[in-house]
Amino acid sequence: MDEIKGGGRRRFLGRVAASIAALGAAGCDRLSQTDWFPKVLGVADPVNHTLAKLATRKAMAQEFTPGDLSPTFRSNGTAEPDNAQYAALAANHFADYALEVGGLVAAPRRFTLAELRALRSRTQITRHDCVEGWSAIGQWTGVPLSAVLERAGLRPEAKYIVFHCADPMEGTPESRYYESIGLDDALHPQTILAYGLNGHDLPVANGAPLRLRVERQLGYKMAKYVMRIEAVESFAKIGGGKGGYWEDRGYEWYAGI
Ligand SMILES: Nc1nc2c(c(=O)[nH]1)N[C@H]1C(S)=C(S)[C@@H](COP(=O)(O)O)O[C@H]1N2
Ligand SMILES: [Mo]
Repeated sequence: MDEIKGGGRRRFLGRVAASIAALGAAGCDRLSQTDWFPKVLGVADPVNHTLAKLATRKAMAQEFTPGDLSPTFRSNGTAEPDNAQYAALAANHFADYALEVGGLVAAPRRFTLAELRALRSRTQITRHDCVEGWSAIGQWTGVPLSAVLERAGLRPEAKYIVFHCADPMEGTPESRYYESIGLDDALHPQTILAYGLNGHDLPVANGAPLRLRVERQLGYKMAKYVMRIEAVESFAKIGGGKGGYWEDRGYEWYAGI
């Protein structure tokens, strides 16, 4: 029901590639459990099965109730990207926006916002913690990153997902804000590409049209204005080589709390 039009065979190959990649992420020890490996490839939806196994490997971040929501969710860092291409997209309410998905995937492709909204969605009320010393509780709605990666099909070599943002950062080798996460966080059920905040379209100040929520990590990991995601084996040659804009300036790559 939530499938986007596209070749069934290509989609199937993508899924096989994704399930193999997921197996790689789960560890080679699992591949040697031959009773399990062929069964996974034999079930009707191997990717979902494999993703489910991976996704439950780690704990969930705490979720809250509507009564806990912060009256306003403040903006931090870039509040409006200084980028003509972005400004044109925003002026047209992001009707012409498309998320690019590429790198180590079986089927590089683009997703319009309508296509992303047609995939499965998840809504969660979580607390955002910024290292600058403030927190806010917001309700986020978006598409699980795993659903997007399933459709592109991760290749076995993929180890990280890199998020390339629209906002220029002056005087930096990478020129734009960027971030990266490992596959365990990428496939976690609470990791979503959010297009909604507190029941409304995501405001520009909070990363419209699409921003990452990776709920077990700190605020700077939650890339706003995501234009392109890239599956990579290593982020050593991206930007300053440390995996993110703030990481290139000394912050920890793994900002788990
Ligand atoms: N593209 C982009 N993403 C970003 C930032 C930024 O400046 N640009 N700031 C980060 C930091 S430090 C925080 S705390 C959160 C702030 O999200 P908010 O504006 O929704 O509060 O976004 C993160 N993601
Ligand atoms: Mo932050």
